[in-house]
Amino acid sequence: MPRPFTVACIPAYNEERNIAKVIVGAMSHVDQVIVCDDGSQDMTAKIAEKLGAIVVSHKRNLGYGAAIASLFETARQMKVDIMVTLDGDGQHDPSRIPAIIQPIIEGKAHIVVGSRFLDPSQSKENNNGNNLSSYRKFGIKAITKISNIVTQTGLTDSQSGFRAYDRKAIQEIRVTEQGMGASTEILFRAQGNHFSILEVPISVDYSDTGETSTHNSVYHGVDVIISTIKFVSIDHPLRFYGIPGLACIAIAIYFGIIAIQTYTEGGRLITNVALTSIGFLITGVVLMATAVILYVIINVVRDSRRI
Ligand SMILES: Nc1nc2c(ncn2[C@@H]2O[C@H](COP(=O)(O)OP(=O)(O)OP(=O)(O)O)[C@@H](O)[C@H]2O)c(=O)[nH]1
Ligand SMILES: [Mg+2]
Repeated sequence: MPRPFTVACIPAYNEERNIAKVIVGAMSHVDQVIVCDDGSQDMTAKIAEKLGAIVVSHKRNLGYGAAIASLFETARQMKVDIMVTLDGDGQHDPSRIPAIIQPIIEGKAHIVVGSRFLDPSQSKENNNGNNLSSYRKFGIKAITKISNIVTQTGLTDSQSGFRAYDRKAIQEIRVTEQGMGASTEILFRAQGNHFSILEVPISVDYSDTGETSTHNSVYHGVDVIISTIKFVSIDHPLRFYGIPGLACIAIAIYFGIIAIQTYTEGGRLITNVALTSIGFLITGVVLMATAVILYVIINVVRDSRRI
């Protein structure tokens, strides 16, 4: 079998301080480096070009997910066999690229995720404090728990941007989330396509944190959770809105019966019970209507894509 055409893809937003060492580090392990310059106002694109990377530019800042989407698209056009994504802020060590792509070369996985929680040498004592802070660890683990529910992957680090994709995954996965939710969306789509996913240990260097984080962590976490709810709800609208809608209507009927019973038996209307019933009824009807409308719209869109 011929050697697989392997590229490193780096999403980058204002990373002039770190991008050079990431590109140079990656170059020795892959055939080509592609950088998505996501509307940076600094020298990121110029540095990347000078070092021989292919640069895909966004005219303005669109977000991490949009950068990853452009990199997938470029990899598809270039008929890439293996795509490795790693961050441009220097937190991912390019020397781990061979370990990340190995399971794909061996045909053991379609997608490999570099996990920050599998490497024992990553404990704080061994890492001169360059490792994840405990609040960051807590946040990533909490988001991973949530995303494991929707993706059913059982990963230890669903938010890691250090990953590898094989040809099939590159072809099939379309990223629509513009922000940080893209990492979970990709796993969700992978699961839908029955792609096998493996994790390998990676270490991260957070010594520069504060300078390199583009958004604060709370914004990051909320963004991921909202976008996860959004794409799951779009994928299964009947289940997502319809079941809570039916539950609300059932509760409305229950309180409605109590209100009618007390009225017919005692001639007295308990306003609280009646209002509770009406409230649940309205919520239930709105949820059911949302479920049906979304279901129809999504199917029309899916059909028109097939045509
Ligand atoms: N946050 C963010 N990152 C972007 C954007 N566009 C491209 N990126 C790149 O995506 C990579 C990850 O961004 P980071 O903000 O470091 O995200 P992270 O590593 O998950 O979060 P931290 O733990 O705070 O470093 C970096 O290489 C960024 O330069 C964008 O609009 N926003
Ligand atoms: Mg980072």
